Amino acid sequence: MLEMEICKKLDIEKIRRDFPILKREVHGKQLVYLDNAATSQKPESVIQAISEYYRTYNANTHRGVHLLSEEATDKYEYAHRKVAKFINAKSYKEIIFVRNTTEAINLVAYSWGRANVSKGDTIVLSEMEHHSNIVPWQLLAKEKGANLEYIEVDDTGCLNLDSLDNILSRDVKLVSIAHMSNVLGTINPVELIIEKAHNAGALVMIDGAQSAAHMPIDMQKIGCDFYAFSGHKMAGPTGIGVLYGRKSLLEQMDPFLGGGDMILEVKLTESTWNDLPWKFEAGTPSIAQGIGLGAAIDYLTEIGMDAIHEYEQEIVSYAMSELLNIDGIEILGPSSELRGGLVSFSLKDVHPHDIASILDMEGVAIRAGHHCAQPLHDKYGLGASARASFYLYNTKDEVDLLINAINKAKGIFTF
Ligand code: C6P
Repeated sequence: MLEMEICKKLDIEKIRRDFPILKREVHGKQLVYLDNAATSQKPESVIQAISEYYRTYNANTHRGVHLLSEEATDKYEYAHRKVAKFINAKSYKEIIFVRNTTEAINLVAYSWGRANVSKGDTIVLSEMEHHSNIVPWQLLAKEKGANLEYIEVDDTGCLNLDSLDNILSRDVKLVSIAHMSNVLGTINPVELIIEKAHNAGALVMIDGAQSAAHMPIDMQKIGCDFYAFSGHKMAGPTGIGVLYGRKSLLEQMDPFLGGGDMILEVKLTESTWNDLPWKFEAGTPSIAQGIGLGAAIDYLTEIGMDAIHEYEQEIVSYAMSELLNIDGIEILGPSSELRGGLVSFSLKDVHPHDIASILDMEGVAIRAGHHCAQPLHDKYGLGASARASFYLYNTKDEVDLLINAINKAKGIFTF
């Protein structure tokens, strides 16, 4: 019944027709694309928006006094407003277009971190972070003589918030945490973490690479200071990502990169900065990609983020129960109600890369490896895991194909 209700909310057959790549065959088999946490597929409307830009109004933004440049500027700027509305930011001035989540985190580590983190200060991360939310802070900590502390992940794949309470008693400047883990699928209680961190006088950055595409996100409700996500994981193009920052903080921060477009005035000895968000968008921006992201947001909004989240939880819950019927499967992370639409697993006696290779021959695309979360895999004593990650166009039939392919891999590698 629930499945029918959700399917009614999401017309999956229609949605699938919107994504041209889903008609593709791989090794003579129908493509089953279950690597959405790495990057999602793109609907026709996004492909068309990009193509329309290049075909009909390709020009640089904020520069030319001619119609094409005005059109490109309007559409590119309007995409910032669409993002602001999508995540309920107070203003488009709080929306900075960057290349991806990685660049957004590096921007904060560089511009905010260099000015605000000193010797002996502490930056708090967690054991489930992606390398993009570890390495920029390691670089900053090394430069400044600051300390990194990690919130533990418990046996169920959730954050141990008791360890956060202990850590917050020190001189913490920033807590930077994934909204959703790209390995465990865990959706972290970010509002609670933010409340605790703010009470301790620390700022909070949220890595939303795996969440913004899959659930409703509300900056004013969450109350974080910075939030980062990537366009390519949310039906948009590569080369475009978003840093949300609280306006008062962004105003105080120095630019990340210097060059054209980010300045108000340049003299031989010094310069002044443009208004937000352009102060942080140096050089010719990713114009087509920004416009493409705007189209992706229109597409997702039309379908509804609540419905997408609900549907993915249904799919992941089904996938987990089917996976657990396979002898020798171990699932990483918490039960389905505490996670988003992905599941990582290991299969006794079969290397994750071998699973992924056999699945590929069956047309099923999953990811195998440490998923850029090596410390988490080290904690579990695993070199790698296999991961199936879902999006709004995946179906339970595709989960069945995944399960059949895993059984086939098991048959080949175990005797
Ligand atoms: N995770 C995955 O397959 P970029 O590459 O900058 O768009 O996103 C980085 C990133 C940051 N945080 C989290 C939680 C992520 O999952 C990712 C990207 C992909 O899991 C590629 S490694």
